[in-house]
Amino acid sequence: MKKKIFTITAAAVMAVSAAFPCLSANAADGILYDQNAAKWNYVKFDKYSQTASDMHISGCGIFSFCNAIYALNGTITNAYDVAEWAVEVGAYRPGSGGTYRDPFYANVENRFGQELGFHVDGTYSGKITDDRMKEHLKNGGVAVINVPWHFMAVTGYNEDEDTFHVLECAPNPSRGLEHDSWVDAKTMCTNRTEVYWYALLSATGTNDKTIPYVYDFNGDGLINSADTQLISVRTDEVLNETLLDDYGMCDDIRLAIDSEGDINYDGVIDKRDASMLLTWISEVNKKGDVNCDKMLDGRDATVVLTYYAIASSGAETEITGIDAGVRAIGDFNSDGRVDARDAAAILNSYASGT
Ligand SMILES: [Ca+2]
Ligand SMILES: [Ca+2]
Ligand SMILES: [Ca+2]
Ligand SMILES: [Ca+2]
Repeated sequence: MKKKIFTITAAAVMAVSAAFPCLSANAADGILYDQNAAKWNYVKFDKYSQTASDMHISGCGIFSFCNAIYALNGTITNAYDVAEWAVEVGAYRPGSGGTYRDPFYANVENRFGQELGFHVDGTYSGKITDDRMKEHLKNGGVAVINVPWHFMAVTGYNEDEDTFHVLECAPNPSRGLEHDSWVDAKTMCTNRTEVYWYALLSATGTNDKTIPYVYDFNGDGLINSADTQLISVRTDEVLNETLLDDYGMCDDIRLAIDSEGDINYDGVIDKRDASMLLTWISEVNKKGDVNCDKMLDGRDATVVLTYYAIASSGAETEITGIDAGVRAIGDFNSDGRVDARDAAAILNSYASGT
C-alpha cells in the first residue's frame, strides 16, 4: 500500500491541533475507525450540502469499508482518501444521504482494489444468515452490511455459537452494539441491527505493506520498535506536559511524530498508534530480525538475549525500546516464547548462511 500524507481541510487541521493534547478516551481496540471520534466533526465535504456534511454524521459507509479492509488484511486505509474519491464519483454525499452503496461498490475495487488488496465478490439484498454470507466469512472473507440508516462490518462467523463478529464504527444505544463484538444471529436479524443488504469482500494479497519511511521517527534508517516506543514517549510528554529524553527523544523527533505519528488517522497521536505500527512492523519483518534491518545476525541475537535476561529476571523492570519489539518478532524458532534458544537459533542461522 502506498501511504499518503493525510491531507485535510484547514478547519480540520485546527481541530486536530486543538484535539492533540487530550487523548482519545474511547479508542477501540478491534476497529480501525471510530466515527464518534471528535476529529470527524471537522472533516467535511460540501459538494452536496452545506450543512450536516461532516463525516461524524454520515461517514459510516466509509468507515465500515475501512474497518472491513483492516480486518481482512491489516491494511490501514486512509478514510479521508476513500471519502474524497467517493464524494467525487457521487458514491458518498455527506449531508445528502451519506454513502450510496451501489455506485460505491460498483467502483471502489477499480480505484482501490490493487493498493488495498481486496476484491468485491458481490453485493446482495439478503440476511446475515444467508448461506452465502456464512460460507464467505468461513473462507476468510469480510462483509460490509447495511442495517437501517447505518453500515457496519462483519468479519467472522462462529458456526458452533451461530454468532457473527461485528465491527460497529459508531456505537449507539439504538443498536446497542460495542465497537467490536460477537453478536447472535437473532440480533442481526431484528430492529436497528437487521441486516438487509451486504457487500462481500475478499483478500487478493496485492496490497503493498511497505512501511512509509516517514515513520522512521528517529531517522536511523530503520523502522523498528524504537520508533514505536518514541510515539509512546511523545504521548506521555503531551499527556503530562513534560518533556522527556528517553530513547534519544529530541525536537526533531517530536516534530516528526507530531506531523506523521497518527498511524491510524484518527486525529489523535497516542499509544494505539504505537501499537498499530508495532503490529505492522511485526507483519513485514522476518521473525528474529528484531532491529528490522533485513539482516539476521549477531545484533539480533544480542537484543533477544537482553530481552530474555530482563524478562526472566523477575525484576520489575519495564521492557522498552527495541526490547519491547522483541516480544513481537523475537520468537525465531516459533515455539511461542522468546528465550535464549531463539538467540542461539538466530546465530546458527547466521553462521550457516540460511
Ligand atoms: Ca528508526
Ligand atoms: Ca491515532
Ligand atoms: Ca537484524
Ligand atoms: Ca522461541
